[in-house]
Amino acid sequence: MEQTNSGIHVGSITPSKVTFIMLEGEVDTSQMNLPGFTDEAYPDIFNTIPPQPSEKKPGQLTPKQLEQFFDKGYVLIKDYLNVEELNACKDAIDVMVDDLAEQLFEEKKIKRKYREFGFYQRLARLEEDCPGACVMLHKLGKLPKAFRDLWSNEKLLNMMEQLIGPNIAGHPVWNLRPKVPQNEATTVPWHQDCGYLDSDSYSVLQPTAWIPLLDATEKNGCLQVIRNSHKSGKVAKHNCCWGTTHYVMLDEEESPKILGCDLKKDRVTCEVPFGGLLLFNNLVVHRSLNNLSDTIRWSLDLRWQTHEKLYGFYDLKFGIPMRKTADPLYQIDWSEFNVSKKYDTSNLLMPGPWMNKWPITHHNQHTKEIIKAGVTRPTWHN
Ligand SMILES: O=C(O)CCC(=O)C(=O)O
Ligand SMILES: [Fe+2]
Repeated sequence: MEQTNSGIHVGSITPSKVTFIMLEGEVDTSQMNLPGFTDEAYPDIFNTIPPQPSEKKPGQLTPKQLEQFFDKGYVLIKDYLNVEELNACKDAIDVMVDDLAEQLFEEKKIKRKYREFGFYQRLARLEEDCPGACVMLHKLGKLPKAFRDLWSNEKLLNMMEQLIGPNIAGHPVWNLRPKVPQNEATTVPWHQDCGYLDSDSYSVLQPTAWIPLLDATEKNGCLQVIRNSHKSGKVAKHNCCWGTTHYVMLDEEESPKILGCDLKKDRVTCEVPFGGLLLFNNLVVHRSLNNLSDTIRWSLDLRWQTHEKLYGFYDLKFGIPMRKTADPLYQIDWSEFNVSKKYDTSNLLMPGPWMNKWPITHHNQHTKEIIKAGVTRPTWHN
Protein backbone atom coordinates (compact mmCIF):
# COMPACT_ATOMS: atom_id res chain seq x y z
CA MET A 1 0.00 0.00 0.00
CA GLU A 2 1.28 3.46 -0.82
CA GLN A 3 2.38 5.46 2.20
CA THR A 4 0.62 8.76 2.60
CA ASN A 5 1.28 11.74 4.81
CA SER A 6 -2.33 12.24 5.88
CA GLY A 7 -2.83 11.79 9.57
CA ILE A 8 0.58 10.31 10.31
CA HIS A 9 3.06 11.78 12.71
CA VAL A 10 6.48 12.56 11.30
CA GLY A 11 7.73 9.91 13.71
CA SER A 12 6.54 7.16 11.45
CA ILE A 13 9.81 7.22 9.56
CA THR A 14 11.43 3.82 9.11
CA PRO A 15 12.32 2.76 12.67
CA SER A 16 15.59 1.21 11.53
CA LYS A 17 16.93 4.71 10.85
CA VAL A 18 16.29 5.83 14.44
CA THR A 19 19.19 5.24 16.79
CA PHE A 20 18.36 6.71 20.19
CA ILE A 21 21.19 7.28 22.59
CA MET A 22 19.64 7.33 26.04
CA LEU A 23 21.61 8.53 29.01
CA GLU A 24 20.13 7.03 32.15
CA GLY A 25 18.63 9.35 34.73
CA GLU A 26 18.96 12.38 32.49
CA VAL A 27 15.30 13.49 32.36
CA ASP A 28 15.15 16.96 33.82
CA THR A 29 13.27 17.29 37.09
CA SER A 30 13.44 21.07 37.58
CA GLN A 31 11.66 21.71 34.29
CA MET A 32 9.75 24.81 35.20
CA ASN A 33 12.93 26.72 35.99
CA LEU A 34 14.24 26.34 32.48
CA PRO A 35 14.46 29.55 30.45
CA GLY A 36 11.89 28.47 27.84
CA PHE A 37 9.08 28.66 30.39
CA THR A 38 7.57 32.08 30.91
CA ASP A 39 4.21 33.63 31.72
CA GLU A 40 4.64 36.21 28.99
CA ALA A 41 1.86 36.73 26.44
CA TYR A 42 1.88 39.32 23.65
CA PRO A 43 -1.33 38.68 21.70
CA ASP A 44 -1.56 42.21 20.27
CA ILE A 45 1.80 42.04 18.50
CA PHE A 46 0.78 38.90 16.62
CA ASN A 47 -2.94 39.61 16.07
CA THR A 48 -3.24 43.29 15.25
CA ILE A 49 -2.70 44.77 11.79
CA PRO A 50 -0.27 47.69 12.20
CA PRO A 51 -0.73 51.08 10.48
CA GLN A 52 -0.28 50.55 6.74
CA PRO A 53 2.04 52.43 4.36
CA SER A 54 0.23 55.28 2.63
CA GLU A 55 1.68 54.39 -0.80
CA LYS A 56 0.80 51.42 -3.01
CA LYS A 57 3.94 49.40 -3.81
CA PRO A 58 4.67 46.24 -5.82
CA GLY A 59 4.41 43.03 -3.85
CA GLN A 60 2.12 44.32 -1.14
CA LEU A 61 -0.41 41.93 0.34
CA THR A 62 -4.06 42.43 -0.47
CA PRO A 63 -6.26 43.54 2.46
CA LYS A 64 -7.63 39.99 2.62
CA GLN A 65 -4.16 38.39 2.77
CA LEU A 66 -3.06 40.88 5.40
CA GLU A 67 -6.09 40.11 7.48
CA GLN A 68 -5.51 36.38 7.21
CA PHE A 69 -1.88 36.70 8.34
CA PHE A 70 -2.90 38.41 11.56
CA ASP A 71 -6.12 36.46 12.05
CA LYS A 72 -4.96 32.90 11.30
CA GLY A 73 -1.19 33.30 11.79
CA TYR A 74 -0.27 32.34 8.23
CA VAL A 75 -1.16 33.01 4.61
CA LEU A 76 -0.36 31.03 1.48
CA ILE A 77 0.47 33.21 -1.51
CA LYS A 78 0.58 31.61 -4.95
CA ASP A 79 2.33 33.00 -7.98
CA TYR A 80 4.34 35.73 -6.24
CA LEU A 81 8.07 35.27 -6.88
CA ASN A 82 9.94 35.82 -10.05
CA VAL A 83 10.89 32.48 -11.64
CA GLU A 84 14.28 33.82 -12.83
CA GLU A 85 15.18 34.70 -9.24
CA LEU A 86 14.23 31.22 -8.08
CA ASN A 87 16.15 29.61 -10.93
CA ALA A 88 19.22 31.64 -9.94
CA CYS A 89 18.89 30.12 -6.43
CA LYS A 90 18.67 26.63 -7.93
CA ASP A 91 21.82 27.27 -9.99
CA ALA A 92 23.68 28.48 -6.89
CA ILE A 93 22.60 25.33 -5.02
CA ASP A 94 23.81 23.15 -7.91
CA VAL A 95 27.25 24.69 -7.38
CA MET A 96 27.11 23.97 -3.62
CA VAL A 97 26.10 20.35 -4.23
CA ASP A 98 28.88 19.99 -6.78
CA ASP A 99 31.42 21.38 -4.30
CA LEU A 100 30.17 18.93 -1.69
CA ALA A 101 30.47 16.00 -4.10
CA GLU A 102 34.04 17.03 -5.02
CA GLN A 103 35.03 17.30 -1.38
CA LEU A 104 33.40 14.00 -0.34
CA PHE A 105 35.03 12.25 -3.29
CA GLU A 106 38.44 13.64 -2.44
CA GLU A 107 37.97 12.49 1.15
CA LYS A 108 36.97 9.04 -0.17
CA LYS A 109 33.56 9.28 1.53
CA ILE A 110 31.62 8.57 -1.69
CA LYS A 111 32.23 6.05 -4.47
CA ARG A 112 31.39 8.46 -7.29
CA LYS A 113 30.26 12.03 -7.85
CA TYR A 114 26.81 11.35 -9.36
CA ARG A 115 27.29 14.18 -11.87
CA GLU A 116 24.61 12.82 -14.19
CA PHE A 117 21.88 13.51 -11.61
CA GLY A 118 20.10 16.84 -11.57
CA PHE A 119 18.97 19.35 -8.96
CA TYR A 120 16.12 17.19 -7.62
CA GLN A 121 18.14 13.96 -7.38
CA ARG A 122 21.87 14.39 -6.94
CA LEU A 123 22.07 15.17 -3.22
CA ALA A 124 19.83 12.16 -2.50
CA ARG A 125 22.40 9.93 -4.24
CA LEU A 126 25.19 11.54 -2.19
CA GLU A 127 23.14 11.00 0.98
CA GLU A 128 22.70 7.30 0.16
CA ASP A 129 26.42 6.93 -0.35
CA CYS A 130 27.42 9.13 2.58
CA PRO A 131 24.64 9.44 5.20
CA GLY A 132 24.65 12.97 6.57
CA ALA A 133 25.46 14.71 3.28
CA CYS A 134 22.30 16.80 3.51
CA VAL A 135 23.07 17.77 7.10
CA MET A 136 26.45 19.02 5.85
CA LEU A 137 24.66 21.17 3.30
CA HIS A 138 22.11 22.48 5.80
CA LYS A 139 24.90 23.37 8.23
CA LEU A 140 26.95 25.20 5.62
CA GLY A 141 24.88 28.40 5.90
CA LYS A 142 26.39 29.85 2.74
CA LEU A 143 24.55 32.84 1.30
CA PRO A 144 25.25 33.15 -2.43
CA LYS A 145 24.24 36.29 -4.33
CA ALA A 146 21.03 34.68 -5.60
CA PHE A 147 19.85 34.10 -1.99
CA ARG A 148 20.81 37.63 -0.99
CA ASP A 149 18.85 39.03 -3.95
CA LEU A 150 15.79 36.97 -3.05
CA TRP A 151 15.92 37.86 0.65
CA SER A 152 16.17 41.59 -0.01
CA ASN A 153 13.97 41.77 -3.07
CA GLU A 154 11.75 44.84 -3.34
CA LYS A 155 8.46 42.96 -3.39
CA LEU A 156 9.24 40.97 -0.24
CA LEU A 157 10.49 44.06 1.59
CA ASN A 158 7.34 45.94 0.59
CA MET A 159 5.33 43.06 2.00
CA MET A 160 7.39 43.10 5.20
CA GLU A 161 6.84 46.83 5.60
CA GLN A 162 3.11 46.08 5.90
CA LEU A 163 3.76 43.55 8.68
CA ILE A 164 6.64 44.97 10.73
CA GLY A 165 7.00 48.60 9.66
CA PRO A 166 9.60 50.35 7.48
CA ASN A 167 12.78 49.56 9.50
CA ILE A 168 13.44 46.07 8.21
CA ALA A 169 16.21 43.58 8.95
CA GLY A 170 16.88 40.01 7.88
CA HIS A 171 16.76 37.72 10.92
CA PRO A 172 19.97 35.76 11.64
CA VAL A 173 18.17 32.42 11.46
CA TRP A 174 17.56 31.41 7.87
CA ASN A 175 17.80 27.99 6.24
CA LEU A 176 18.33 26.20 2.99
CA ARG A 177 16.59 22.86 3.52
CA PRO A 178 17.50 19.91 1.36
CA LYS A 179 14.78 17.49 2.25
CA VAL A 180 15.81 14.25 0.60
CA PRO A 181 13.27 11.38 0.46
CA GLN A 182 12.56 9.50 3.72
CA ASN A 183 15.02 11.39 5.89
CA GLU A 184 14.51 12.03 9.57
CA ALA A 185 17.17 14.74 9.81
CA THR A 186 15.15 17.06 7.57
CA THR A 187 11.65 16.25 8.85
CA VAL A 188 10.79 18.85 11.46
CA PRO A 189 8.26 18.06 14.22
CA TRP A 190 5.56 20.43 15.56
CA HIS A 191 7.08 23.62 16.93
CA GLN A 192 6.76 27.37 17.27
CA ASP A 193 9.83 29.11 15.84
CA CYS A 194 10.23 30.97 19.17
CA GLY A 195 10.92 27.52 20.64
CA TYR A 196 14.40 27.78 19.09
CA LEU A 197 15.04 31.38 20.08
CA ASP A 198 15.60 33.12 23.37
CA SER A 199 12.75 34.85 25.16
CA ASP A 200 13.60 38.26 23.63
CA SER A 201 11.90 36.92 20.50
CA TYR A 202 8.60 36.31 22.32
CA SER A 203 7.56 39.94 21.99
CA VAL A 204 8.84 40.55 18.45
CA LEU A 205 6.96 39.76 15.24
CA GLN A 206 9.36 37.80 12.99
CA PRO A 207 7.53 36.76 9.82
CA THR A 208 8.95 33.85 7.81
CA ALA A 209 8.60 33.39 4.07
CA TRP A 210 8.88 29.68 3.38
CA ILE A 211 9.84 29.35 -0.27
CA PRO A 212 9.90 25.97 -2.00
CA LEU A 213 12.07 25.42 -5.08
CA LEU A 214 9.51 23.05 -6.61
CA ASP A 215 5.78 22.44 -6.18
CA ALA A 216 5.69 21.49 -2.48
CA THR A 217 3.03 18.86 -1.89
CA GLU A 218 1.78 16.66 0.90
CA LYS A 219 3.65 13.78 -0.72
CA ASN A 220 7.04 15.49 -0.93
CA GLY A 221 6.89 16.97 2.56
CA CYS A 222 5.26 20.40 2.54
CA LEU A 223 4.45 22.19 5.79
CA GLN A 224 1.39 21.86 7.98
CA VAL A 225 0.34 24.73 10.23
CA ILE A 226 -2.09 24.91 13.15
CA ARG A 227 -4.33 27.86 12.36
CA ASN A 228 -4.95 30.32 15.21
CA SER A 229 -2.18 28.82 17.38
CA HIS A 230 -0.66 32.32 17.70
CA LYS A 231 -3.86 33.83 19.15
CA SER A 232 -2.87 33.62 22.83
CA GLY A 233 0.46 35.35 22.08
CA LYS A 234 2.26 32.65 24.09
CA VAL A 235 5.15 30.26 23.62
CA ALA A 236 4.08 26.85 24.91
CA LYS A 237 6.11 23.96 26.26
CA HIS A 238 8.56 22.20 23.97
CA ASN A 239 10.69 19.16 24.70
CA CYS A 240 14.05 18.21 23.34
CA CYS A 241 15.08 16.48 21.12
CA TRP A 242 13.26 14.73 18.31
CA GLY A 243 14.59 11.25 17.31
CA THR A 244 18.14 11.48 16.03
CA THR A 245 17.85 15.22 15.33
CA HIS A 246 18.59 18.60 16.92
CA TYR A 247 14.90 19.62 16.70
CA VAL A 248 12.77 20.59 19.68
CA MET A 249 9.17 19.32 19.64
CA LEU A 250 6.00 20.91 20.94
CA ASP A 251 4.64 19.08 23.97
CA GLU A 252 1.53 17.61 22.34
CA GLU A 253 -0.30 17.05 25.65
CA GLU A 254 0.21 20.35 27.42
CA SER A 255 0.79 22.90 24.68
CA PRO A 256 -2.55 22.83 22.85
CA LYS A 257 -4.23 23.69 26.19
CA ILE A 258 -1.91 26.67 26.67
CA LEU A 259 -2.36 27.85 23.08
CA GLY A 260 -6.08 27.11 22.85
CA CYS A 261 -5.78 25.04 19.67
CA ASP A 262 -6.33 21.48 18.54
CA LEU A 263 -3.48 19.75 16.69
CA LYS A 264 -5.91 17.66 14.64
CA LYS A 265 -8.92 19.90 14.00
CA ASP A 266 -6.95 23.09 13.34
CA ARG A 267 -4.32 21.48 11.12
CA VAL A 268 -3.90 22.90 7.61
CA THR A 269 -1.74 21.23 4.97
CA CYS A 270 -0.05 23.97 2.95
CA GLU A 271 0.84 22.84 -0.53
CA VAL A 272 2.80 25.68 -2.13
CA PRO A 273 3.37 25.79 -5.90
CA PHE A 274 6.76 26.85 -7.31
CA GLY A 275 6.74 30.66 -7.40
CA GLY A 276 4.58 30.87 -4.30
CA LEU A 277 5.37 31.15 -0.61
CA LEU A 278 3.93 30.43 2.79
CA LEU A 279 4.06 33.36 5.14
CA PHE A 280 3.76 32.70 8.88
CA ASN A 281 4.60 34.28 12.21
CA ASN A 282 7.01 33.03 14.88
CA LEU A 283 4.27 31.76 17.21
CA VAL A 284 2.18 29.72 14.83
CA VAL A 285 2.67 25.97 15.35
CA HIS A 286 3.93 24.13 12.28
CA ARG A 287 5.84 21.06 11.15
CA SER A 288 7.05 19.52 7.92
CA LEU A 289 5.85 16.20 6.60
CA ASN A 290 8.02 13.29 5.63
CA ASN A 291 9.13 13.33 2.01
CA LEU A 292 7.51 10.25 0.49
CA SER A 293 8.36 11.17 -3.09
CA ASP A 294 11.53 10.36 -4.98
CA THR A 295 12.62 13.97 -5.47
CA ILE A 296 14.37 16.40 -3.13
CA ARG A 297 12.06 18.98 -1.57
CA TRP A 298 14.34 22.02 -1.58
CA SER A 299 13.18 25.10 0.27
CA LEU A 300 14.46 28.32 1.75
CA ASP A 301 13.07 29.86 4.89
CA LEU A 302 13.86 33.54 5.28
CA ARG A 303 12.85 35.73 8.20
CA TRP A 304 12.64 39.42 8.90
CA GLN A 305 11.90 41.71 11.83
CA THR A 306 12.31 45.34 12.71
CA HIS A 307 15.93 46.28 13.46
CA GLU A 308 14.64 48.36 16.35
CA LYS A 309 14.15 45.26 18.52
CA LEU A 310 16.28 42.37 19.76
CA TYR A 311 16.73 39.36 17.49
CA GLY A 312 16.38 36.70 20.17
CA PHE A 313 19.28 34.59 18.96
CA TYR A 314 21.10 34.47 22.29
CA ASP A 315 23.25 37.43 21.18
CA LEU A 316 25.23 34.99 19.05
CA LYS A 317 24.42 36.65 15.80
CA PHE A 318 22.45 39.75 14.89
CA GLY A 319 20.22 40.65 11.99
CA ILE A 320 21.13 42.39 8.82
CA PRO A 321 19.42 45.76 8.28
CA MET A 322 17.80 45.96 4.84
CA ARG A 323 15.85 49.22 4.99
CA LYS A 324 16.21 52.23 7.26
CA THR A 325 13.78 55.14 7.32
CA ALA A 326 16.56 57.36 8.63
CA ASP A 327 18.71 56.62 5.58
CA PRO A 328 16.73 56.33 2.32
CA LEU A 329 19.94 55.60 0.35
CA TYR A 330 21.02 52.83 2.71
CA GLN A 331 22.91 49.95 1.03
CA ILE A 332 22.80 46.51 2.64
CA ASP A 333 26.13 45.46 4.13
CA TRP A 334 26.27 41.68 3.66
CA SER A 335 29.84 41.26 4.87
CA GLU A 336 28.92 39.43 8.09
CA PHE A 337 26.71 36.98 6.21
CA ASN A 338 29.06 36.54 3.34
CA VAL A 339 32.03 34.69 4.72
CA SER A 340 33.46 32.02 2.45
CA LYS A 341 32.63 28.59 3.77
CA LYS A 342 33.96 25.09 3.46
CA TYR A 343 32.00 21.97 4.32
CA ASP A 344 32.69 20.37 7.67
CA THR A 345 32.32 16.76 6.55
CA SER A 346 33.51 15.21 9.79
CA ASN A 347 31.03 16.78 12.20
CA LEU A 348 27.31 16.17 11.79
CA LEU A 349 26.38 17.49 15.22
CA MET A 350 24.10 20.48 15.63
CA PRO A 351 23.99 21.27 19.33
CA GLY A 352 22.49 24.64 20.13
CA PRO A 353 21.32 26.86 22.97
CA TRP A 354 17.66 25.91 22.39
CA MET A 355 18.57 22.56 23.99
CA ASN A 356 19.26 24.33 27.26
CA LYS A 357 15.87 26.00 27.41
CA TRP A 358 13.52 23.00 27.39
CA PRO A 359 13.32 19.67 29.24
CA ILE A 360 15.54 17.08 27.60
CA THR A 361 13.11 14.18 27.51
CA HIS A 362 15.04 12.26 24.91
CA HIS A 363 18.77 12.18 24.45
CA ASN A 364 20.70 11.68 21.27
CA GLN A 365 24.12 12.60 19.89
CA HIS A 366 23.28 16.34 19.78
CA THR A 367 22.03 16.65 23.37
CA LYS A 368 24.98 14.53 24.53
CA GLU A 369 27.26 17.07 22.92
CA ILE A 370 25.54 19.91 24.78
CA ILE A 371 26.12 18.11 28.07
CA LYS A 372 29.70 17.19 27.21
CA ALA A 373 30.85 20.53 25.89
CA GLY A 374 28.32 22.86 27.52
CA VAL A 375 27.91 24.30 24.06
CA THR A 376 26.08 27.59 23.89
CA ARG A 377 26.96 28.30 20.31
CA PRO A 378 25.11 26.69 17.41
CA THR A 379 27.46 25.04 15.00
CA TRP A 380 25.84 26.46 11.92
CA HIS A 381 25.39 29.99 10.67
CA ASN A 382 28.18 31.29 12.84
O1 LIG B 1 11.10 23.33 5.80
C1 LIG B 1 10.90 22.62 6.77
O2 LIG B 1 10.93 21.39 6.67
C2 LIG B 1 10.63 23.22 8.11
C3 LIG B 1 10.46 24.69 8.03
C4 LIG B 1 10.30 25.41 9.31
O3 LIG B 1 10.06 24.89 10.35
C5 LIG B 1 10.46 26.87 9.24
O4 LIG B 1 10.72 27.40 8.16
O5 LIG B 1 10.34 27.52 10.29
FE1 LIG C 1 9.85 26.45 11.90
